[in-house]
Amino acid sequence: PAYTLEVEELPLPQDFQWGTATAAYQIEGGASQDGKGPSIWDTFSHLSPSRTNGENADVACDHYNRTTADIKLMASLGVDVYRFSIAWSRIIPMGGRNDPINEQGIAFYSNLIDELLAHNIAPVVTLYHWDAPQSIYDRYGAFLNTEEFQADFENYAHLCFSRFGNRIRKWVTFNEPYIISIFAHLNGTLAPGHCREAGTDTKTEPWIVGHTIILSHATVALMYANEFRESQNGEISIVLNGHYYEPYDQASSQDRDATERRLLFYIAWFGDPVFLGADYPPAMRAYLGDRLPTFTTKQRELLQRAAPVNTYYGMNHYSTKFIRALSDPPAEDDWTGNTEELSINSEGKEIGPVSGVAWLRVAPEGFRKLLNWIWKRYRLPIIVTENGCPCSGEENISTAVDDKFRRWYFGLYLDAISRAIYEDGVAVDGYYAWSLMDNYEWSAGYGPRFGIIHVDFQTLERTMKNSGYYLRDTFIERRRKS
Ligand code: GBH
Repeated sequence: PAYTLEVEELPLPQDFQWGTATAAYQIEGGASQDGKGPSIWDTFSHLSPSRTNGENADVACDHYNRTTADIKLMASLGVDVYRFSIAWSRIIPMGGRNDPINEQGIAFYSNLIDELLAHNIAPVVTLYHWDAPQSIYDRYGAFLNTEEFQADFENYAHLCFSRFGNRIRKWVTFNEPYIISIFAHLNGTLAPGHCREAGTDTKTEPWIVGHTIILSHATVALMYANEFRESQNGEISIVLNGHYYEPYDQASSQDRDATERRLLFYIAWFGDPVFLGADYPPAMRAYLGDRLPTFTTKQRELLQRAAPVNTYYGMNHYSTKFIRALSDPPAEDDWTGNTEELSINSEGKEIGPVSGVAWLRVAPEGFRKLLNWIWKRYRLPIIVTENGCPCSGEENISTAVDDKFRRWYFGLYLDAISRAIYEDGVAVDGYYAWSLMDNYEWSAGYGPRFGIIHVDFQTLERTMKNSGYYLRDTFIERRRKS
């Protein structure tokens, strides 16, 4: 049924920007090279018993030592942009505002940026992709202490703008605040996995973490606007992720309400304060009560001044799920909106074919609907800052490189963007495939492969996959059609 979807290769605008994305901890390796300090991921990936499939990213793709070759390979695909993240503890090993700076770490990113520009690739820089310096976590719990974190993050961002900003047109403050709050501080499947330590309060901590991220983003966006934007001529925003959701039972108003509530809890939690300068969605307050922090008058002013600084909506998106409302009154242990996520609805219909990981199914129509939902709510041009999938059968290099499933996924998701632009009037400016190369998939270790370049983790040899060539060609073709 839905499985027979065919790629139509629909047009994309001539100035549509395409690229690839990565994150420092997932590819760099060089975990303690050239003075880098440890991050919470260095700690988390070495815990025993392991919470990361027995694997760490001490070496990962060794991109730290193979930058030049990696950029050359990427450039051969004709990308316009490359989104990467800076490892905070590489440039401030202890992380704090009174701690020393590591010039060797700065030199690494400075060279990376220069090499990208030499290949006509525009760098898009994420300041925070999950790897907080271990030292700020040890000292004050990192995100758990809003004022301390805000001040240290501002200092770190200021350093980045000062040293790299003359060459950067697009900044991202945080990657996926929902994941940082919920997966790292409620489920504990990602670092620091704080909730699994003694004396923690998972009823309030995930929401404090979210609060810290929102306020730190606002502080830094405003600081960029006041001190750097004019001379550096760049823009700044945040990247939010989120699935799209369909009701489990279309006939059930409870399921339909729960579906909208899920989007509010996932996306509007951050989107409303950041892009609208508004309070948390009322649905969250109604459900969470005092567990959700409140913005002081001063903080609301900060949010309102910072909101218009954001010039784009950074969207990470992978899949769609069905939502079923849970019992009312809510179960005590469900704190993310009283909903259950499923891949099959009440009529037994699957949301779409499964990829190489269970949580990711192919559902391009959901992507199109979410593009519309975001556009309608925030009215900012959308940049798809991550999208992609792993396939089955990737243990073997020959089948891994002939990645038909991934090509199909990319083709369909790009069709969805075309429809959103030309049929629905949504502004979508760019698309960054996740990921440039196979890498360390966090708690899943080296299992799932998201790359358009294959990496042999024994030899570290790189091989372009067919999906890489497909993206190169499809962007040439599709942009010609417009
Ligand atoms: C993004 O997260 C990240 O930005 C990127 O670093 C990552 O490599 C990429 O996606 C691919 O995963 O097993 O049901 O608990 C996306 C959010 C959160 C999606 C954790 C997968 C696990 C779902 N991810 N989630 S489950």
